[in-house]
Amino acid sequence: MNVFINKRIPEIGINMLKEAGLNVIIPENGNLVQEEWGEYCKDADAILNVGINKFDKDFFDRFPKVKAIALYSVGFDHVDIKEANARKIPVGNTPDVLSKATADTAFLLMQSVARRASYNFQKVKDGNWDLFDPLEALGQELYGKTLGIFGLGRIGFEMAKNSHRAFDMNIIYHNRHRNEQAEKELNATYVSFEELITQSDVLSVHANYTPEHADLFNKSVFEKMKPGAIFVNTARGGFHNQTDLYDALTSGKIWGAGLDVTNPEPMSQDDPLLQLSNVCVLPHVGSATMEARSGMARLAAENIIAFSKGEKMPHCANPEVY
Ligand code: 8YV
Repeated sequence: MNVFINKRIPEIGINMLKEAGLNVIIPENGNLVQEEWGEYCKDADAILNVGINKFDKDFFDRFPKVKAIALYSVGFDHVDIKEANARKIPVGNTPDVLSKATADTAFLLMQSVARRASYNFQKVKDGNWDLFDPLEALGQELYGKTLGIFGLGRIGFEMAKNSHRAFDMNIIYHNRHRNEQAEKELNATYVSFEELITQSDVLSVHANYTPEHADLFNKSVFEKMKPGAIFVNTARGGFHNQTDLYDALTSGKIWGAGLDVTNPEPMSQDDPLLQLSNVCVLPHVGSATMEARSGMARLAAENIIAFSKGEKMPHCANPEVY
């Protein structure tokens, strides 16, 4: 069985596939765009996909031999699941192993913005180290503040736990379902979307992205948020309207923003958001730890190996396919 992997992943995953007797195809050029996959994909039975490449009707029509997709991500918003189901193509993902790393990134962004860390670092690099100006670049403390979590699943829970333990933050959340564990262990309170946006001092997005969420955090939402609020997004850039976010930040409707995901990705170097002192942007590195990336490689390989044996993928985004 041929497995196409579009970029090198940690050795553990590649070794597992090879030891299972699978033929692994990895292009020399790890920066191929999806349109350039043709010669590798035409003979592939399964694909291990790194990144947010699109798997839609056109792709499946173009490569009818492909019968399984193992994503190197927990998010699967870039796959047309209906189309995969119609063709009985299982789509694997990598839950849990990256929850802590991604939540740590949200926690890092929250603190970076609260203390204007990237702005201050830039000042040092630019040779503008002012000595103790009592009024310059003041941050805010997070102790006892309210953290609002939009989407309290595995990653949201870790972010809530970090913040509750470190800063005694009061946790409120809005989710499709109640999270009893968070209510019990973190004293989290379920609130309406309206309450979430109006009561949060920090609002952190952790939900799975679907098209209905496009631009959910927009002008009308930012206008209702507290003027001292920090918006954090480590989920998907589609959740926020970036122009509205810029306007909200420059007009003082909200206080700051920390983003690990943008719209589009990569973000343009000229994006005006990057000029603001109350913003910290990271290049989608939520899962970029050695531990998480190795775990993702292991889970993706487990998915492909199970498929190759005619078994169900153990970490499957569309279990209904079976
Ligand atoms: C990945 C991610 O880094 O898991 C996800 O959903 O967004 C990230 O962990 C990225 O998708 C690379 O495959």
